[in-house]
Amino acid sequence: MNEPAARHAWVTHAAPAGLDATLDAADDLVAEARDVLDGNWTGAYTRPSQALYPHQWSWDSAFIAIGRSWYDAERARRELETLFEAQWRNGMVPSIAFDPAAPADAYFPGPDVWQSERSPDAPIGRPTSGITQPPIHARAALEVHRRAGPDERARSLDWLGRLYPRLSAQLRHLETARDASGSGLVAIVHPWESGLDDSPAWDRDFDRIVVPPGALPPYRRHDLDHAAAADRPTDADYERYLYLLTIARDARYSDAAVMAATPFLFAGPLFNAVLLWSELAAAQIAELLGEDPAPHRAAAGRIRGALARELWSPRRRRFGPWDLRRDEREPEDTVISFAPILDPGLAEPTVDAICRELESPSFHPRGQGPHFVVPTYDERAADFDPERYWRGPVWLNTNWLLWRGLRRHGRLHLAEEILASSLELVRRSGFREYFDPLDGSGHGSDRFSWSAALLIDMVMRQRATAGPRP
Ligand code: 9WN
Repeated sequence: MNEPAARHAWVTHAAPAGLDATLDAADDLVAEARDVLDGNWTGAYTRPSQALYPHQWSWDSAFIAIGRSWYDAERARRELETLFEAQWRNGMVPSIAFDPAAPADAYFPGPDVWQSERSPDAPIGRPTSGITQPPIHARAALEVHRRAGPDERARSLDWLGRLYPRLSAQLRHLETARDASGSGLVAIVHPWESGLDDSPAWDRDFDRIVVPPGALPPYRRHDLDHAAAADRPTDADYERYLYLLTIARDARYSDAAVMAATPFLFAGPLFNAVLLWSELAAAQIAELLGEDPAPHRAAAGRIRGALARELWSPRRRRFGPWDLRRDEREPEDTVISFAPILDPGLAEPTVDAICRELESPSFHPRGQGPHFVVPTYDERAADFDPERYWRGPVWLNTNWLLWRGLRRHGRLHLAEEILASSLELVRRSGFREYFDPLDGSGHGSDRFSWSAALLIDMVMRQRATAGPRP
């Protein structure tokens, strides 16, 4: 895969000076990234962005802790601690922990819409959303601990020991309460749970959801005050998000009742690959603490088997999400399909197939003028949209996940392309939420925390290691 002729094919497009020079010149970017994170720090956690997302988001905090771990272990640990203070009694880590200090109308839908207090599992006096997000936290906790210097090793281990039961509860809850198909895969009950909310991966189901007249009281979207309408989900999609929220709320956020009632029920490759990756991290945490890693390894093995059995299409040679309501495997080519590359145990022919697809004209249109990788949706699809949310733009968190997986599998050429594209996008457009893969322009919110945090991790890790590393 690392054939020298192809090695720097990306240079003319993404990073004119080449990767080494780009990395050498990255100190100013890292300094600016730290400035972004400082600006969004509240004293207890980091907001994803000042205006658009003024509360604590679950997987954002995990990415942020990973970035901070390189230079501020104290805040990295605090970030995860604060999030887990909002953990539900059943183990669920909510997608949003609302900040009581933020104005009531800072974000819609806010605590008054979610009404998490309807669930007997919700923490008392701590308003949150009633759904979750990809469980990347055990991986983040392990990485934060690994970065701890010799003088704070003992403190860090103590912190890890306090977090470990909570991390285990989070993973166990998903694997037991959300295995809607009995296959070993975890199901999501709302697109917001995927983290890639507006992805075309579930259009076939989502577009058919009809919101009954009068089902929703009148409301005003606050997101459009802070981001261009063309960058955000359409009103019709937003209405469906809110309708699914009311279904979950009416079921008092009981997993079984929500899974029975919701028209949206998916088992997807990204959520499950992240879960697997975190189970492997939890096994390593268990070892560090003198606990038994075997249950975590066994869980990872079950998810690995289920991904291959249920979500891999031998004909299309791709992973794809499973619509459990319609019992259909969705054919849309989205970035979600590549996430199983995170599994270090992924079979080599499957790794080959993922790399081939990543290098195909759908995700990597070489020779067609400037472009950046990796778009979140097939650039050749009729409804590819380079600007709208998860329907085409490059996001740094999906780039980072693929970059980590590719490095682990020794696919360094592709990994370096993704790194070079990511750095160049930030250099051209700043720490935006997402980027147009065709012209590199920035979209969504500005000074976005995970773009900053993951850029720090990419630069520091690339500098610190030569070649693949677990
Ligand atoms: C809904 C905070 C979150 C991210 C998600 C991203 C977006 C929220 C929204 O922002 O979702 O949760 O209002 O659009 O899709 O991945 O965690 O950054």
